[in-house]
Amino acid sequence: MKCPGCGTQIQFTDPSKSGYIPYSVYEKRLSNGDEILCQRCFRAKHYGKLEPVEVNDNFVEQVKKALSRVKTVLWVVDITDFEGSFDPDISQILRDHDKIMIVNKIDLIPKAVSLGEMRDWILKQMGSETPDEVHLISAIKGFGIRLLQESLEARSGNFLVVGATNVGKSSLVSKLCMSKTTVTAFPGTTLGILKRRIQSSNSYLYDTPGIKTGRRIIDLLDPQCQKELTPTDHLSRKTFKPKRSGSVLLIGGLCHMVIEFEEKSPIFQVFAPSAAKFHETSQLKYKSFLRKHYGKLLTPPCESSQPPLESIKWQKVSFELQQGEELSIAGLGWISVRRGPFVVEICVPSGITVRKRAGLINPYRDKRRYEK
Ligand SMILES: Nc1nc2c(ncn2[C@@H]2O[C@H](COP(=O)(O)OP(=O)(O)OP(=O)(O)O)[C@@H](O)[C@H]2O)c(=O)[nH]1
Ligand SMILES: [Mg+2]
Repeated sequence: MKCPGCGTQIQFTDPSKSGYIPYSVYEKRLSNGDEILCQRCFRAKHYGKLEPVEVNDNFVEQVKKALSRVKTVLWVVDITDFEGSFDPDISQILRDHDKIMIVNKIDLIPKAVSLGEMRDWILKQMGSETPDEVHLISAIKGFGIRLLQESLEARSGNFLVVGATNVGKSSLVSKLCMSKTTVTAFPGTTLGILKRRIQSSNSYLYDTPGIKTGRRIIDLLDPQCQKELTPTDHLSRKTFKPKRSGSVLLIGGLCHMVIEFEEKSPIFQVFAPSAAKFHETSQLKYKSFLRKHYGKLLTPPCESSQPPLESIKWQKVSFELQQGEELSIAGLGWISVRRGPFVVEICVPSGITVRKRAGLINPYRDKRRYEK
Protein backbone atom coordinates (compact mmCIF):
# COMPACT_ATOMS: atom_id res chain seq x y z
CA MET A 1 0.00 0.00 0.00
CA LYS A 2 1.29 3.45 -0.98
CA CYS A 3 0.91 6.75 0.84
CA PRO A 4 -1.46 8.83 -1.34
CA GLY A 5 0.48 11.99 -0.42
CA CYS A 6 4.02 11.14 -1.50
CA GLY A 7 3.73 7.78 -3.25
CA THR A 8 6.08 5.87 -0.95
CA GLN A 9 5.35 2.38 0.43
CA ILE A 10 3.54 2.48 3.81
CA GLN A 11 5.47 0.67 6.59
CA PHE A 12 4.94 0.26 10.37
CA THR A 13 8.41 -0.61 11.64
CA ASP A 14 10.94 2.21 11.21
CA PRO A 15 10.02 5.84 12.04
CA SER A 16 13.31 7.09 10.58
CA LYS A 17 12.44 5.76 7.12
CA SER A 18 9.94 7.03 4.58
CA GLY A 19 6.36 5.69 4.60
CA TYR A 20 6.17 5.15 8.37
CA ILE A 21 2.87 5.26 10.25
CA PRO A 22 2.32 3.75 13.75
CA TYR A 23 0.22 0.61 13.34
CA SER A 24 -2.31 1.76 15.97
CA VAL A 25 -2.91 5.01 14.06
CA TYR A 26 -3.22 3.08 10.81
CA GLU A 27 -5.85 0.76 12.32
CA LYS A 28 -7.80 3.67 13.76
CA ARG A 29 -7.88 5.59 10.49
CA LEU A 30 -8.79 2.48 8.58
CA SER A 31 -11.73 1.72 10.83
CA ASN A 32 -12.92 5.37 10.66
CA GLY A 33 -12.59 5.36 6.89
CA ASP A 34 -10.06 8.26 7.11
CA GLU A 35 -7.34 8.97 4.58
CA ILE A 36 -4.19 7.01 5.40
CA LEU A 37 -1.20 9.29 4.96
CA CYS A 38 2.32 8.42 6.12
CA GLN A 39 3.46 10.36 9.20
CA ARG A 40 5.68 12.65 7.11
CA CYS A 41 2.83 13.69 4.77
CA PHE A 42 0.38 13.99 7.67
CA ARG A 43 2.72 16.41 9.43
CA ALA A 44 3.54 18.28 6.22
CA LYS A 45 -0.16 18.74 5.56
CA HIS A 46 -1.26 19.70 9.08
CA TYR A 47 1.82 21.37 10.59
CA GLY A 48 3.61 22.66 7.46
CA LYS A 49 6.80 20.78 8.38
CA LEU A 50 8.61 18.26 6.23
CA GLU A 51 10.49 15.84 8.43
CA PRO A 52 13.74 14.41 7.18
CA VAL A 53 13.43 10.68 6.56
CA GLU A 54 15.80 8.23 5.01
CA VAL A 55 14.64 7.76 1.47
CA ASN A 56 15.53 5.55 -1.39
CA ASP A 57 17.43 8.30 -3.15
CA ASN A 58 17.52 6.69 -6.55
CA PHE A 59 14.70 8.75 -7.99
CA VAL A 60 16.28 8.89 -11.42
CA GLU A 61 16.06 5.10 -11.67
CA GLN A 62 12.42 5.20 -10.49
CA VAL A 63 11.61 7.77 -13.17
CA LYS A 64 13.48 5.83 -15.88
CA LYS A 65 11.57 2.67 -15.01
CA ALA A 66 8.24 4.49 -15.04
CA LEU A 67 9.02 5.92 -18.48
CA SER A 68 8.42 2.49 -19.97
CA ARG A 69 4.71 2.83 -19.04
CA VAL A 70 4.03 5.83 -21.26
CA LYS A 71 4.65 7.27 -24.71
CA THR A 72 4.28 10.93 -23.72
CA VAL A 73 5.70 12.88 -20.80
CA LEU A 74 4.75 16.24 -19.33
CA TRP A 75 8.13 17.83 -18.63
CA VAL A 76 7.52 20.52 -16.01
CA VAL A 77 9.96 23.44 -15.76
CA ASP A 78 9.85 26.54 -13.57
CA ILE A 79 9.91 29.83 -15.50
CA THR A 80 11.50 31.60 -12.51
CA ASP A 81 14.39 29.12 -12.63
CA PHE A 82 14.48 28.13 -16.27
CA GLU A 83 18.20 27.28 -16.45
CA GLY A 84 17.93 25.33 -13.19
CA SER A 85 14.95 23.23 -14.24
CA PHE A 86 15.47 22.85 -18.01
CA ASP A 87 18.28 20.52 -17.18
CA PRO A 88 20.41 18.67 -19.77
CA ASP A 89 20.39 15.43 -17.73
CA ILE A 90 16.58 15.43 -17.65
CA SER A 91 16.49 16.14 -21.37
CA GLN A 92 18.76 13.14 -21.88
CA ILE A 93 16.52 10.84 -19.78
CA LEU A 94 13.48 11.92 -21.81
CA ARG A 95 15.14 11.79 -25.23
CA ASP A 96 13.07 8.89 -26.61
CA HIS A 97 9.68 10.17 -25.47
CA ASP A 98 7.14 12.56 -26.92
CA LYS A 99 7.30 15.68 -24.80
CA ILE A 100 4.73 18.23 -23.75
CA MET A 101 6.62 21.07 -22.15
CA ILE A 102 4.88 22.61 -19.15
CA VAL A 103 6.29 25.98 -18.15
CA ASN A 104 4.94 26.57 -14.65
CA LYS A 105 4.78 29.45 -12.13
CA ILE A 106 4.08 32.15 -14.73
CA ASP A 107 2.10 34.02 -12.04
CA LEU A 108 5.47 35.04 -10.53
CA ILE A 109 6.58 36.94 -13.65
CA PRO A 110 5.78 40.68 -13.69
CA LYS A 111 2.43 41.38 -15.33
CA ALA A 112 4.07 43.67 -17.91
CA VAL A 113 5.44 40.58 -19.69
CA SER A 114 2.75 39.20 -22.00
CA LEU A 115 2.06 35.52 -22.55
CA GLY A 116 3.26 35.90 -26.16
CA GLU A 117 6.56 37.38 -25.00
CA MET A 118 7.01 34.58 -22.47
CA ARG A 119 6.29 31.96 -25.12
CA ASP A 120 8.75 33.47 -27.64
CA TRP A 121 11.40 33.69 -24.95
CA ILE A 122 10.88 30.09 -23.84
CA LEU A 123 11.10 28.78 -27.42
CA LYS A 124 14.34 30.70 -27.88
CA GLN A 125 15.79 29.34 -24.63
CA MET A 126 14.94 25.76 -25.56
CA GLY A 127 17.18 25.88 -28.64
CA SER A 128 17.30 22.51 -30.37
CA GLU A 129 14.87 20.86 -27.91
CA THR A 130 11.59 20.61 -29.83
CA PRO A 131 8.68 19.39 -27.72
CA ASP A 132 5.33 18.57 -29.35
CA GLU A 133 3.64 21.35 -27.41
CA VAL A 134 4.52 24.11 -24.97
CA HIS A 135 2.04 25.17 -22.29
CA LEU A 136 2.54 28.19 -20.08
CA ILE A 137 0.66 27.65 -16.86
CA SER A 138 0.27 28.46 -13.22
CA ALA A 139 -0.67 25.28 -11.39
CA ILE A 140 -1.53 27.33 -8.32
CA LYS A 141 -3.67 30.02 -9.96
CA GLY A 142 -5.07 27.73 -12.63
CA PHE A 143 -3.86 29.71 -15.68
CA GLY A 144 -3.51 27.57 -18.79
CA ILE A 145 -5.01 24.49 -17.16
CA ARG A 146 -8.11 24.27 -19.34
CA LEU A 147 -6.12 24.40 -22.57
CA LEU A 148 -3.76 21.75 -21.26
CA GLN A 149 -6.68 19.58 -20.23
CA GLU A 150 -8.18 19.84 -23.72
CA SER A 151 -4.89 18.98 -25.29
CA LEU A 152 -4.46 15.88 -23.08
CA GLU A 153 -8.02 14.82 -23.86
CA ALA A 154 -7.23 14.98 -27.58
CA ARG A 155 -4.41 12.48 -27.09
CA SER A 156 -5.07 9.04 -25.77
CA GLY A 157 -3.09 7.15 -23.15
CA ASN A 158 -1.43 8.04 -19.90
CA PHE A 159 1.23 10.64 -19.13
CA LEU A 160 4.23 10.77 -16.83
CA VAL A 161 4.80 14.11 -15.09
CA VAL A 162 8.56 14.63 -14.83
CA GLY A 163 10.94 17.39 -13.80
CA ALA A 164 13.41 18.79 -11.29
CA THR A 165 12.40 19.02 -7.61
CA ASN A 166 9.99 21.77 -6.59
CA VAL A 167 8.90 22.90 -10.05
CA GLY A 168 5.22 22.19 -9.26
CA LYS A 169 4.61 18.66 -10.61
CA SER A 170 2.35 17.62 -7.74
CA SER A 171 0.52 20.96 -7.85
CA LEU A 172 -0.21 20.33 -11.52
CA VAL A 173 -1.36 16.76 -10.88
CA SER A 174 -3.61 18.02 -8.07
CA LYS A 175 -5.13 20.61 -10.38
CA LEU A 176 -5.77 18.22 -13.28
CA CYS A 177 -6.91 15.32 -11.16
CA MET A 178 -8.41 16.95 -8.06
CA SER A 179 -6.11 14.65 -6.09
CA LYS A 180 -4.72 15.05 -2.61
CA THR A 181 -1.08 14.67 -3.53
CA THR A 182 1.13 16.35 -0.94
CA VAL A 183 2.40 19.74 -2.08
CA THR A 184 4.94 21.62 0.03
CA ALA A 185 7.60 24.23 -0.59
CA PHE A 186 10.20 21.63 0.40
CA PRO A 187 11.95 20.14 -2.62
CA GLY A 188 11.86 16.34 -2.50
CA THR A 189 8.28 16.03 -1.23
CA THR A 190 7.16 13.28 -3.62
CA LEU A 191 8.99 10.00 -3.01
CA GLY A 192 7.28 7.47 -5.25
CA ILE A 193 5.17 7.17 -8.39
CA LEU A 194 1.51 8.14 -7.90
CA LYS A 195 -1.18 7.28 -10.44
CA ARG A 196 -4.12 9.69 -10.70
CA ARG A 197 -7.06 9.84 -13.08
CA ILE A 198 -7.46 13.08 -15.03
CA GLN A 199 -10.84 14.65 -14.21
CA SER A 200 -13.66 13.52 -16.50
CA SER A 201 -11.29 11.46 -18.61
CA ASN A 202 -10.09 7.89 -18.92
CA SER A 203 -6.45 8.89 -18.97
CA TYR A 204 -4.09 8.85 -16.01
CA LEU A 205 -1.21 11.02 -14.88
CA TYR A 206 1.75 9.57 -13.01
CA ASP A 207 3.29 12.03 -10.55
CA THR A 208 6.98 11.29 -10.00
CA PRO A 209 9.66 12.29 -7.48
CA GLY A 210 11.59 15.38 -8.53
CA ILE A 211 15.08 15.03 -9.91
CA LYS A 212 17.69 16.87 -7.85
CA THR A 213 20.00 18.28 -10.50
CA GLY A 214 22.81 19.44 -8.21
CA ARG A 215 23.33 22.47 -10.45
CA ARG A 216 21.13 24.88 -8.49
CA ILE A 217 22.03 26.96 -5.44
CA ILE A 218 18.90 25.56 -3.82
CA ASP A 219 20.33 22.03 -4.10
CA LEU A 220 23.10 22.99 -1.65
CA LEU A 221 20.74 24.00 1.15
CA ASP A 222 19.00 22.16 3.97
CA PRO A 223 15.23 21.52 3.50
CA GLN A 224 14.03 24.37 5.73
CA CYS A 225 16.17 26.85 3.85
CA GLN A 226 15.07 25.41 0.49
CA LYS A 227 11.53 26.07 1.60
CA GLU A 228 12.30 29.66 2.54
CA LEU A 229 13.88 30.15 -0.87
CA THR A 230 10.81 28.85 -2.73
CA PRO A 231 8.78 31.89 -3.76
CA THR A 232 5.07 31.19 -3.47
CA ASP A 233 3.37 34.49 -4.24
CA HIS A 234 6.00 36.92 -5.52
CA LEU A 235 9.64 37.44 -6.40
CA SER A 236 11.50 40.40 -5.01
CA ARG A 237 12.89 42.88 -7.55
CA LYS A 238 15.65 45.27 -6.54
CA THR A 239 17.34 47.92 -8.68
CA PHE A 240 21.09 48.55 -8.41
CA LYS A 241 23.15 51.40 -9.83
CA PRO A 242 26.75 50.92 -8.67
CA LYS A 243 28.61 54.23 -8.63
CA ARG A 244 32.17 52.92 -8.71
CA SER A 245 33.67 50.36 -11.03
CA GLY A 246 34.92 47.49 -8.90
CA SER A 247 31.91 47.50 -6.53
CA VAL A 248 30.88 44.14 -5.16
CA LEU A 249 27.30 42.89 -4.85
CA LEU A 250 26.60 39.93 -2.60
CA ILE A 251 23.35 38.01 -3.13
CA GLY A 252 23.23 36.03 0.09
CA GLY A 253 26.38 34.20 1.06
CA LEU A 254 26.59 31.86 -1.93
CA CYS A 255 26.86 34.35 -4.79
CA HIS A 256 28.88 37.53 -5.14
CA MET A 257 30.03 39.56 -8.09
CA VAL A 258 32.41 42.35 -8.98
CA ILE A 259 30.89 44.95 -11.33
CA GLU A 260 33.27 46.73 -13.70
CA PHE A 261 32.50 49.48 -16.20
CA GLU A 262 34.14 52.34 -18.07
CA GLU A 263 31.69 55.14 -18.73
CA LYS A 264 28.11 55.47 -17.49
CA SER A 265 27.34 53.52 -14.33
CA PRO A 266 25.24 50.46 -15.12
CA ILE A 267 21.67 49.90 -13.97
CA PHE A 268 20.37 46.43 -13.35
CA GLN A 269 17.62 44.70 -11.44
CA VAL A 270 17.93 41.50 -9.46
CA PHE A 271 14.96 39.12 -9.34
CA ALA A 272 15.16 36.63 -6.49
CA PRO A 273 13.07 35.14 -3.70
CA SER A 274 12.52 37.66 -0.91
CA ALA A 275 14.48 35.44 1.48
CA ALA A 276 17.66 36.26 -0.49
CA LYS A 277 19.43 39.26 1.07
CA PHE A 278 21.64 41.72 -0.82
CA HIS A 279 24.64 43.76 0.23
CA GLU A 280 26.75 46.22 -1.79
CA THR A 281 30.33 46.82 -0.72
CA SER A 282 33.88 47.18 -2.05
CA GLN A 283 36.50 44.62 -3.04
CA LEU A 284 38.46 45.58 0.05
CA LYS A 285 35.65 44.80 2.46
CA TYR A 286 33.55 42.01 0.98
CA LYS A 287 35.58 39.05 2.26
CA SER A 288 35.38 40.08 5.90
CA PHE A 289 31.67 40.96 5.49
CA LEU A 290 31.03 37.54 3.98
CA ARG A 291 32.88 35.75 6.79
CA LYS A 292 31.03 37.70 9.46
CA HIS A 293 27.50 37.59 8.06
CA TYR A 294 27.43 34.33 6.06
CA GLY A 295 24.18 32.50 6.87
CA LYS A 296 23.03 35.37 9.14
CA LEU A 297 22.51 38.72 7.41
CA LEU A 298 23.56 37.05 4.20
CA THR A 299 20.95 34.40 3.38
CA PRO A 300 20.99 31.92 1.70
CA PRO A 301 22.23 29.79 3.37
CA CYS A 302 19.92 30.16 6.35
CA GLU A 303 22.53 28.89 8.82
CA SER A 304 26.26 29.40 8.72
CA SER A 305 26.86 25.64 8.97
CA GLN A 306 24.75 24.59 5.98
CA PRO A 307 27.04 24.45 4.04
CA PRO A 308 30.03 25.80 5.98
CA LEU A 309 31.80 28.65 4.19
CA GLU A 310 35.21 26.96 4.48
CA SER A 311 33.90 23.87 2.68
CA ILE A 312 32.86 25.73 -0.47
CA LYS A 313 34.88 25.41 -3.65
CA TRP A 314 34.20 28.52 -5.70
CA GLN A 315 34.03 29.00 -9.44
CA LYS A 316 34.58 32.42 -10.96
CA VAL A 317 33.20 33.38 -14.39
CA SER A 318 33.18 36.70 -16.27
CA PHE A 319 30.44 37.98 -18.52
CA GLU A 320 30.05 41.14 -20.52
CA LEU A 321 26.44 42.24 -20.25
CA GLN A 322 24.54 44.59 -22.55
CA GLN A 323 21.24 46.34 -22.07
CA GLY A 324 18.46 43.83 -22.60
CA GLU A 325 20.46 40.81 -21.50
CA GLU A 326 20.09 38.77 -18.34
CA LEU A 327 22.38 36.66 -16.22
CA SER A 328 20.72 33.76 -14.47
CA ILE A 329 22.06 31.97 -11.42
CA ALA A 330 20.32 28.58 -11.21
CA GLY A 331 18.28 28.08 -8.07
CA LEU A 332 18.69 31.68 -6.94
CA GLY A 333 17.44 34.28 -9.43
CA TRP A 334 18.58 36.52 -12.27
CA ILE A 335 19.98 39.91 -13.15
CA SER A 336 18.21 41.98 -15.78
CA VAL A 337 20.32 44.72 -17.40
CA ARG A 338 18.69 48.12 -17.83
CA ARG A 339 21.81 50.02 -18.79
CA GLY A 340 25.06 48.54 -19.97
CA PRO A 341 27.56 47.52 -21.04
CA PHE A 342 29.43 46.31 -18.00
CA VAL A 343 31.45 43.31 -16.93
CA VAL A 344 30.40 41.00 -14.11
CA GLU A 345 32.88 38.67 -12.52
CA ILE A 346 30.60 36.30 -10.66
CA CYS A 347 31.57 33.79 -7.97
CA VAL A 348 29.32 30.85 -7.05
CA PRO A 349 29.98 27.36 -5.65
CA SER A 350 31.51 25.14 -8.27
CA GLY A 351 29.00 23.19 -10.40
CA ILE A 352 26.25 25.81 -10.20
CA THR A 353 24.87 26.90 -13.58
CA VAL A 354 25.33 30.59 -14.40
CA ARG A 355 24.22 31.64 -17.86
CA LYS A 356 23.86 34.79 -19.94
CA ARG A 357 20.60 34.88 -21.86
CA ALA A 358 18.26 37.15 -23.80
CA GLY A 359 16.05 39.21 -21.51
CA LEU A 360 12.70 37.86 -20.40
CA ILE A 361 11.87 41.20 -18.84
CA ASN A 362 12.16 43.50 -21.86
CA PRO A 363 14.21 46.56 -20.89
CA TYR A 364 13.45 48.58 -24.03
CA ARG A 365 9.88 49.09 -22.98
CA ASP A 366 11.13 50.96 -19.90
CA LYS A 367 14.06 52.61 -21.66
CA ARG A 368 12.96 56.24 -21.31
CA ARG A 369 12.33 55.84 -17.62
CA TYR A 370 15.91 54.73 -17.04
CA GLU A 371 17.71 56.98 -19.52
CA LYS A 372 16.87 60.19 -17.65
N1 LIG B 1 3.65 30.80 -7.37
C1 LIG B 1 3.50 29.54 -7.71
N2 LIG B 1 3.95 28.56 -6.91
C2 LIG B 1 3.77 27.27 -7.30
C3 LIG B 1 3.13 26.93 -8.52
N3 LIG B 1 3.11 25.57 -8.63
C4 LIG B 1 3.69 25.11 -7.50
N4 LIG B 1 4.08 26.11 -6.70
C5 LIG B 1 4.76 26.02 -5.39
O1 LIG B 1 6.00 25.36 -5.57
C6 LIG B 1 6.27 24.51 -4.45
C7 LIG B 1 6.51 23.08 -4.91
O2 LIG B 1 5.32 22.54 -5.43
P1 LIG B 1 5.10 20.97 -5.64
O3 LIG B 1 3.86 20.81 -6.45
O4 LIG B 1 5.23 20.24 -4.35
O5 LIG B 1 6.40 20.67 -6.54
P2 LIG B 1 6.95 19.23 -7.04
O6 LIG B 1 7.58 19.47 -8.38
O7 LIG B 1 5.90 18.20 -6.95
O8 LIG B 1 8.08 18.99 -5.94
P3 LIG B 1 8.82 17.59 -5.56
O9 LIG B 1 7.79 16.56 -5.29
O10 LIG B 1 9.61 17.98 -4.36
O11 LIG B 1 9.70 17.28 -6.72
C8 LIG B 1 5.06 24.67 -3.50
O12 LIG B 1 5.39 25.66 -2.55
C9 LIG B 1 3.96 25.14 -4.42
O13 LIG B 1 2.99 25.89 -3.74
C10 LIG B 1 2.64 28.00 -9.35
O14 LIG B 1 2.07 27.83 -10.41
N5 LIG B 1 2.88 29.27 -8.91
MG1 LIG C 1 5.84 16.43 -5.90
